Amino acid sequence: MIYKGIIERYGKYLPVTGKTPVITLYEGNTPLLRAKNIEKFLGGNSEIYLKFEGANPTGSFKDRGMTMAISKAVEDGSKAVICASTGNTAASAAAYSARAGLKCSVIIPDGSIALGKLSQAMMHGAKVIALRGNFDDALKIVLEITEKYPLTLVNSLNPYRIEGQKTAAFEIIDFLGRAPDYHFIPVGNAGNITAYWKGYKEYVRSPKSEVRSQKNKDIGHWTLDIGLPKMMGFQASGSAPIVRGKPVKNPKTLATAIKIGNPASWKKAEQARDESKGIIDTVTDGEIIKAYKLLASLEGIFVEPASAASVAGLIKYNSKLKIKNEKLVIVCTLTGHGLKDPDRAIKSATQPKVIDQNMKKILKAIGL
Ligand code: AN7
Repeated sequence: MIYKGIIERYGKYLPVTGKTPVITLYEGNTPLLRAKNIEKFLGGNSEIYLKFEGANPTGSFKDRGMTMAISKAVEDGSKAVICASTGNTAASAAAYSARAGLKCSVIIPDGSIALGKLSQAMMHGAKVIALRGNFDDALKIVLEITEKYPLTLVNSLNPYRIEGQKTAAFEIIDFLGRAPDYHFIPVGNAGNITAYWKGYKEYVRSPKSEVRSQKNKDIGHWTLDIGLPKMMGFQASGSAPIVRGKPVKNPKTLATAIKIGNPASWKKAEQARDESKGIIDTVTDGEIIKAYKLLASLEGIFVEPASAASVAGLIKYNSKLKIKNEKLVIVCTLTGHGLKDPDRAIKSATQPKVIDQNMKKILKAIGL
């Protein structure tokens, strides 16, 4: 078994050279799981796949972008990085910085990040600043700091982040041998929907694409046209600035990862939506929790609430899109692992029964 991270695997599509120091935790190559139980639950003939980004080294898709951002920061001689974060960017930046020997500072909204993410940033030795304010306030401050001081910004406004994250679309095409018809994805700061769309366009159109050359060999010419997916982005209804068409001052959602009122990649997300003829819409917290529990109970996949926004969106659009009637290929990105937010899991599920060492009572509790 030879392990490779996304830079070693897809370097020819990335802004790296042989001299770029590769700082990797072997991110990427995440499972694309067929969701047969959810297919059955929804009815119809479509194939549904789940891209489980929680299987990345720090438990979220951020690692794909962070291996690029940190490798390039080291190549460019940076000594320190900084980000604002709802948690996952902070955890990933802290881990890759530790590996690279860079100083890392993260500014997080006090009280609004999941416990697992906070524990990661702290353990990897980042300077963790819990801001009295929300994510948008934190990002504003970080941008002010990086304008004045020699710290490298590792939020998704750093273009290397988007470059790294686009590799998830490459993996999907490599696995399926085609792009899906629909791609469902949570939207927060809107970097990831931007990255996937960039990745799909580049890989489908690139003559370097392995899938393309393979397929072309099969059919014996170079005109194979793989279609592009419609990008289906979902914001939490209490923090849906793109859907509302204006920034949200006090975003609210229990999906803290996407509690963002003024996304950095707003325009690019709209571009991805419009070019792909997709949509960006809302899902309620109730719909998010329903999808969150469904993924865990029907498919054995434990995600954090924000990640379930993609599947919540699929459920919302199931009948509207004729997913039921046609044989479509659908991919939902699951952005982060459920262990990130144990508090929410425990609040959402049946509590354990506390029982004495009494066989009769124990058997009764098991249902025997
Ligand atoms: C699990 O960590 O913004 O639309 O600071 O952690 O690319 O922002 C996290 C975002 C979806 C939204 N799912 O992605 C941060 C941060 C999870 C996330 C998103 C995030 P973008």
